[in-house]
Amino acid sequence: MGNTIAQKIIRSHLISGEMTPGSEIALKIDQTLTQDATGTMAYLEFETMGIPQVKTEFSIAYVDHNTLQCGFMNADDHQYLQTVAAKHGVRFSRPGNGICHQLHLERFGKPGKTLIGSDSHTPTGGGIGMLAFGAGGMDVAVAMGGGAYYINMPKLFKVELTGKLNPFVSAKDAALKLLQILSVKGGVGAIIEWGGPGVETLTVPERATITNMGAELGATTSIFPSDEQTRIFLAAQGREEDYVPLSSDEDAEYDRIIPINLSELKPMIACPHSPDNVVEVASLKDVKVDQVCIGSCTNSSLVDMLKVAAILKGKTIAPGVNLSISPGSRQVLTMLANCGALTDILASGARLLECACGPCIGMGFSPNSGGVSLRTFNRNFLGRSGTKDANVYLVSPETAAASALAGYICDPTTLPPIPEITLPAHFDIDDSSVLQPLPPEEAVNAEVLRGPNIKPFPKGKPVEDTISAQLVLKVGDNITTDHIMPAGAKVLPYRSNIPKMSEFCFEVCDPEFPARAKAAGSGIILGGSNYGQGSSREHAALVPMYLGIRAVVTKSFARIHVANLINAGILPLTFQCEEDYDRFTQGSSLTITGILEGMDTGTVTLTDTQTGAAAKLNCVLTPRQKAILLAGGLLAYTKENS
Ligand code: MIC
Ligand code: SF4
Repeated sequence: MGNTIAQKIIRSHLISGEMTPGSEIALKIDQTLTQDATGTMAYLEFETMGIPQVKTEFSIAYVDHNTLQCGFMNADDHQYLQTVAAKHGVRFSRPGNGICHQLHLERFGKPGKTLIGSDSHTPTGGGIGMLAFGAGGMDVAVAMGGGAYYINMPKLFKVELTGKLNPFVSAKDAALKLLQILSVKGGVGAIIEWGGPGVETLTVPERATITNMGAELGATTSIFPSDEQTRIFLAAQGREEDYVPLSSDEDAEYDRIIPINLSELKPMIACPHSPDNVVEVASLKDVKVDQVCIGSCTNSSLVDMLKVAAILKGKTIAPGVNLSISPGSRQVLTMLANCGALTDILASGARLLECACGPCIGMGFSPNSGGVSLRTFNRNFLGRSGTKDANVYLVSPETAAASALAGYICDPTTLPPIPEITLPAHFDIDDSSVLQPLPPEEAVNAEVLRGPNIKPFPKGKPVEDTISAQLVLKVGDNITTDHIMPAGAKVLPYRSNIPKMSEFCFEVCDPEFPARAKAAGSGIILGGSNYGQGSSREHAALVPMYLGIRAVVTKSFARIHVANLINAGILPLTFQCEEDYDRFTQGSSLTITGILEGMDTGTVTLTDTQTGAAAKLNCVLTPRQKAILLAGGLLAYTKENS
């Protein structure tokens, strides 16, 4: 039997484990990336390992999530990141240079290599044929130190593409179509490979839009072949030498094959408040729009922006609409400016924002109360925009631009034709905003600057045989890490300050939670299915750990979050019988018993000490995860074992 693309890259990077689905494998990691909002923790963790220089082929720290600098906190974080990167052999991309995933694709991603990043959209790199994973900061810290990255060997799904996109239908619509088919849980435990004859019609940035949104499927990662399109893109970025061809074997086998015919695809839209709540744009054509935001790591490439400019050219946006544009990188912005397209965008009445995540993570441009916001982004979770009662829809750049002009949700295929827009033969290249680290001999004595916003991270406690604690919070299905630890302009400045951040934990669901958890001293959280989906932010584990949470019991977990819980020393457990979820009420006193034995047998018992209600829980851990929990978290474990 032949191999799939992912199997080939895994085989060439396998340090230990069997490549059978579900079993733990350890992978050698070639590249790492961090962004500012998760990066400060990752480097604080890296520093505790005492390793002078990173051991990867390439590591980089991007600053893109929080660039507002309201108060000293944010500037302290940037200064820390710049100096810690310089000292340890990590490149530093200055604030304003662009969004991590867009920049990485343009300048540093390489087909056939492995990448982990402390951001859930790191799989964007699959658009250029990398095997790229989102991970918690501690996992990235360990990889920077030369350690392996552990995952369970995924199943392999293939999306078989045929046909070719029609004008005004785009890669975003293909990504939304797959979300409609599979749902936000449909990719869990799987790598999604995109193949078939339709693949060669998609450029690398289009492919990256698709792999980016694979994160919303819960997929471990997504990947495209490395082919002529990949070579053309790398050559246009002045780095054809990074090209290697990569494809699956003819007789490679997949666990599931999902056909999508690009020629039949219509413009799609994800309705509030979940990326899989997808319908055709045409079915919503009378909905009035208050705000349109174009950008984010999903749709901020040059071609995306040029299409938007061509649609807006010579027209003015509807009076009731506010339109923002955030180009994905300085390269995109410069090229838009040089060819005059930026003028067309601005003349339409759009507001130009910095090349950064911006509104996607609630850093400004929050919609009006009850407002309708159309965004070319990847997530529309409740409250993420910064306005709790806003209705956020996810669309392609073409639909966004058409709707900004109409003032209503507008199917772009009803627009008059625009000239065909293709990738440029040469991108403008200027890497001067990506700073080089210090030479190792100078780095030894270099100072890392830590302003008062940089607080040490909390230490986990070793898991013991019995946990006696209050059920401090019971929540439903599909809880995202945005629910657990919100982002936005109010909270992001404290990403390096866990005690302060803890005041906002679960704010969207229950503002009383932090005080209650603190008062209880020791707590257990009960969740539904797909608990912890979305962002990779390890704060969603570190903050509950700081608030005394010892175990999280759910119907099922999302992949990155469960790894983050274990890394933070919190025991993740699932109900053997999902109906048992209903037998426990918030506020009751619980015990979890038989943990030490259960770590081997796979079963522990949850009991309500007042009602006597009891349930069997799965405690499925690899020997390494067990050792991490017994040590009190990954950092303690790494220290013990180094
Ligand atoms: C997101 O899109 O949710 C974020 C913000 O990029 C996060 C990272 C973070 O919380 O800092 C992610 O995707 O992992
Ligand atoms: Fe930034 Fe949004 Fe992309 Fe996250 S999803 S990396 S916040 S642009």
